[in-house]
Amino acid sequence: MLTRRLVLVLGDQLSLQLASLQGLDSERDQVLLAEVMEEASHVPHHPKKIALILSAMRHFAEQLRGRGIRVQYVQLDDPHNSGSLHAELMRWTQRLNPQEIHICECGDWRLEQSLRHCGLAIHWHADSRFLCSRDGFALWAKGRKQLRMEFFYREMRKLSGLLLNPDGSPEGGAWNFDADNRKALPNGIRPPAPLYIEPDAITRDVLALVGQRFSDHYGKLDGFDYPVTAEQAERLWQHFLASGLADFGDYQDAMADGEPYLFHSRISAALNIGLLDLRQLCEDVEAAYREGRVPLNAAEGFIRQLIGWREYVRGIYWLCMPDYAEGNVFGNTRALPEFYWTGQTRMNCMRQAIGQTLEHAYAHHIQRLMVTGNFALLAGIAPKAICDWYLAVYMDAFDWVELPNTLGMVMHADGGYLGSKPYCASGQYIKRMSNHCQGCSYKVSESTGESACPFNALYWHFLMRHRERLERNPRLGMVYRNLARMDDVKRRALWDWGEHLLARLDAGQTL
Ligand code: FAD
Ligand code: DLZ
Ligand code: SF4
Repeated sequence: MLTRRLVLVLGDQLSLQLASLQGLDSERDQVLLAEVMEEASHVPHHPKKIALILSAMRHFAEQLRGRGIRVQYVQLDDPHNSGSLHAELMRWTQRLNPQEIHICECGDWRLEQSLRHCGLAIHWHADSRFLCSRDGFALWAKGRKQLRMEFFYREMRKLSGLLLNPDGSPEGGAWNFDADNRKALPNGIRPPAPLYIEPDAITRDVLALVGQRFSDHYGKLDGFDYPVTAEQAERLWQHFLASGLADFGDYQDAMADGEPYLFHSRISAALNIGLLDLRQLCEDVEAAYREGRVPLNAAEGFIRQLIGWREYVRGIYWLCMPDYAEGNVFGNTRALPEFYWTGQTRMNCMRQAIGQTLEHAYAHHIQRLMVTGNFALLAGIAPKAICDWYLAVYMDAFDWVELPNTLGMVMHADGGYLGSKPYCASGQYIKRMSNHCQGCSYKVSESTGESACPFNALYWHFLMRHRERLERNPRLGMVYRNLARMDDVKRRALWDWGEHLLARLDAGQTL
């Protein structure tokens, strides 16, 4: 039968609302989904992440078929599988000879380029899952000397109408309640138990396949409990609304031994692959606040992450790629230490963050920013090496969101385009926000010597080696004044110990 339209749907586009899936004719149109090695192995993705994508793709194909839509589905172990999405698109185009090919814009510049240049005429659709389009962001950014998330966020609040008073002013009299969201976890407060979702037969098949094919990738496959359908994702979301959101604001930046999730939602992966709808999430959060179920600092804080940070980093990605990926203003060249892949380090904070990453393909924001990210910044790891690590190990990692967060927010490798200052910190920050230092074999109160917390000397070493670039940054003025007040002997000792730690990393030793 003649094919009118062939629609390629990618593994992170599993939404019935996708622009390219509107107006399908069940007689004449077909949807193509393909499991391919290139997407699973261009970085060594965590096995749980590969399982999530493949299982969610298979469930989505079933959902489409249930609606009468014709689906061509290529499994990873199909002997005809050509291994890449552009090659699969070419193969199916030759086979079906469609009049039109439709695709929704991708979340990765690399992949979009390969599809745009595969020699086929493609109808491209904007990704309407986001509030702000690529062009909309470019328009907002045009002519601005400096981009700042806070100003973009206010525009998004106005555009969406979220948490606004009838006169257009922000609910509660301020746009941002972040200052209330920096509490450490007090003794006796227990985070909610995480929701467990039992793998069904489709997921179990995928887990077996991933176990066979990707046993050489770092990360644990056992204990897979993530949502793989929109219905399961909704259960996870309702669980968070009922048990996590009220405390989300207060403890957003807290960390604790053996507590991988605290009051975080765990929805990022489901949202990024299309199982949840951004606008609905925001409306649910606003309703929870308006009905008195959660305080304003929690509701505003959560909405800011979704319509502020998430949309802002995507805007920057598409505005600045491909050059953005090359950013390296500090000229870092150091290799990623092996312990990022194994968790074998004496630094308890790093062991906790990397350990749960290997176990769950998850770490919450402050662990990514202030522990594993902060260490990479202080240690001068090459941006590409640390970006590839984040892209590989997190369940929710796709280039559009991972790259600006890592290269821009964490590594400051874009020279401050995304954020005004590097989030560098000594061990004192980790001590204030967690109980990690109590169970650590290093002493956070010491800065040099074998028992000293490595974050301390590395912090001062970072500030000293990049003094020229950073000293005039007004947000680092106080820090540089402290450094200037330090006596020469102490400064020298910190520099020397920092050099010693970096030399140990270069020699392939753990810390
Ligand atoms: P919650 O703490 O419950 O937050 C709610 C939601 O807000 C998240 O689900 C997410 O959708 C959104 N959000 C929060 N912060 C950000 C942010 N900075 N950028 C974009 N969205 C945000 N998030 C990803 O989705 N994919 C990534 O690849 C990714 N890489 C990151 C790399 C680094 C170095 C850093 C510092 C942050 C990264 N983030 C990434 C942002 C953030 O850490 C995760 O979104 C969050 O930890 C996911 O867990 P959660 O769903 O429990 O989030
Ligand atoms: C991440 C991923 C993986 C592991 N596998 C597939 C796949 O087999 N087929 C597919 O269509 N998509 C996959 N993806 C998601 C893509 O990598 C994603 O669409 C791009 O990175 C853009 O975000
Ligand atoms: Fe981390 Fe340093 Fe604290 Fe150990 S002492 S947990 S290395 S901050």
